Amino acid sequence: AYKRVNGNYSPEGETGDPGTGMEKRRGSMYLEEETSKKSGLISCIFSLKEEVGALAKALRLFEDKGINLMHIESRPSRMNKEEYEFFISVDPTCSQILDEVIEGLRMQISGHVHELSRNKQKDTVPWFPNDIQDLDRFANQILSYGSELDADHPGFTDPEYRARRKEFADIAYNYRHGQPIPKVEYTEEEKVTWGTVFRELKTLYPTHACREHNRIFPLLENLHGFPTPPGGRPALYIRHSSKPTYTPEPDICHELLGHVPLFADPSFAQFSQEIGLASLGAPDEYIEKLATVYWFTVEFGLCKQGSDIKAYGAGLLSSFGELQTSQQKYPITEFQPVYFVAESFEDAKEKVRKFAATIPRPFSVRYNPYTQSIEVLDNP
Ligand code: NLE
Ligand code: FE
Repeated sequence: AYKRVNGNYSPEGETGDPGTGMEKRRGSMYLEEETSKKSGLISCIFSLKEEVGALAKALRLFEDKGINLMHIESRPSRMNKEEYEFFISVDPTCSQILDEVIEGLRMQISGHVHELSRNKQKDTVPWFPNDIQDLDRFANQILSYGSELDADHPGFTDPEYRARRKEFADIAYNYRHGQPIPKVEYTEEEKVTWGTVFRELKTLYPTHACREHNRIFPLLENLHGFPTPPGGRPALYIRHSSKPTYTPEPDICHELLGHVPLFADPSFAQFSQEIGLASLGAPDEYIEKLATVYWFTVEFGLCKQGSDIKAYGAGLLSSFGELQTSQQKYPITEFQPVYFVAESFEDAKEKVRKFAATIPRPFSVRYNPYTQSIEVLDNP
């Protein structure tokens, strides 16, 4: 059997899709990591709900295992106003027992835990989620939390937009698996933006989108009435009204118009899942590579179809600015500087499979859709 090691949440990370847990990770932990590397101590950050006795309970777990804390600091959590973060360091000889304490923090106290530095032993595998519920345990540490916008975002200087976006981000932040999916009512302005994006994209799809997208899109349109503005739909923010052609971050247009149709295509859905499964328990450098593969396929992929080149990447299928130029020889800046063209979905899938086979992992994984969980199979 393989040995399971908890944690290993790297605060650095690459871009990808939230659906696979490869969303850009943002950490505020760089400084601490550096410091603890130098001192040779093992450090982690855990956050606890602010209430009387919370820290004492957590510290008892360390005490029970006989772990001597070498350092502790506290600060209010930036992500959640009701939480406090504690940064602790322990002697590296405590590495094994620390796993148990971390498990205790996660399970008994439902704290979030970031591990910052630890010697990676050869026979160990980074922790990964096995069950759909497991996603709750770290989702809020890897999703770029929506209270901050990058300076190049069209809504950056619009306080009203920022507040609205935070509303959506808070809903996502507080959501836990099993709860009913929260719905929102969109404002008139938001509905207009949706309408513009929808209309423009719809005229481009017949000539620019791959045939799978063109087959499924009209079915969804009939079923769900896409043209009506997304009232009462799952809570997802929408791009800024000043720039419907293109937005740097995934919004409801991106998810519903870009991703959803193709995830209804079995071959494509398998392709995407292949990448996700390959990532489970893979070393960090492979995660990075898989995120790049995901980016240039599921997000920005082009595909040969007959004598044409068509878009299947959701980032193209949701931006009528970029979709129009993606098939030209010299795409204008700010859009992707380079695209990759697949021979076919089947071929792309085969290539990912071959690459996944080179990832060093002492087991293989399979997704069981009935239990919505990952089955780990020991290699002979
Ligand atoms: N640029 C895309 C759009 O405007 O819809 C979103 C990309 C998300 C990866
Ligand atoms: Fe996406």
